Amino acid sequence: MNWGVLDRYAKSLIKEAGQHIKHSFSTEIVVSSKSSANDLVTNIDREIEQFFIKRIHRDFPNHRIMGEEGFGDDIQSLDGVIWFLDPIDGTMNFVHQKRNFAISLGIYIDGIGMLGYVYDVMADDLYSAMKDEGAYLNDIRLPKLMDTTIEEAIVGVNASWVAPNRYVDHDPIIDLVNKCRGTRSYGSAALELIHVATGRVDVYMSMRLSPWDVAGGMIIANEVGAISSTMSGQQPGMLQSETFMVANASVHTQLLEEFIVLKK
Ligand code: 2AM
Ligand code: CA
Repeated sequence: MNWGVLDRYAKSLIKEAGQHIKHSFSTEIVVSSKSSANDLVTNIDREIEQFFIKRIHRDFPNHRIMGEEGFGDDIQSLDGVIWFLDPIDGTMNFVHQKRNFAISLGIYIDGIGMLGYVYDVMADDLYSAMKDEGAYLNDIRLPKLMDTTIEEAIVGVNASWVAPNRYVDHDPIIDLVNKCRGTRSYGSAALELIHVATGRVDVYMSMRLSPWDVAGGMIIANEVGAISSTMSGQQPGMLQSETFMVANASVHTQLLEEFIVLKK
């Protein structure tokens, strides 16, 4: 596989998809819900996923695609080349704010992340990385992260996890909120991974994310020295929804040991 060629191909596909999304604002966007009333999807999410899949299947017939909206392949193993695609990550932001959403894409071979992309469409900021070759914002290389401490950290956490919930004990999360410098929540897992990779935020955690939410951002975060894992400290499995944490390497272990108590 020539990863440089694939990188250029993926970037141009992403930019083209971004143009479609921008144009969609001058058309009628049809919003419906999926697993719950607050789990939104639009005709644009579906159209953009189909746009990617058609092109990838035409140009790389041996590659498989796992897409959020279900138009891709039925992926049961990580063998071969797999594209993990979220056509619009942060659909609620897309619908309500028309900003703060991203195209999220990760290309893996035999389970190893090779190419990662998060495209903030409205800002025209394309974050990308190739394994072992560093991470970039457009053409500018992202520096490695500097060490930090919990007391100086900004923690990306949704208020749902500070309230009683079925995934984690919320009392240790309250301790974390009190101990850290501040908290933020942006509503797009892919962009929150980018905020960690750029040092704007030092930690991001969520109790339920899917492979397409994190596949691209993890490769980018890894290239600047951030660590991604499940809340149990394992490598994300990439075949189902799981807990997730990405953090500056200097606080990752401490976060898991002191502040995360998973419910059985
Ligand atoms: P989405 O916008 O593509 O649905 C919101 O906090 C973040 O979590 C978004 O990245 C959102 O992705 C993701 N998310 C929301 N509901 C989810 C669910 N049921 N499973 C997995 N990820 C979800
Ligand atoms: Ca989505």
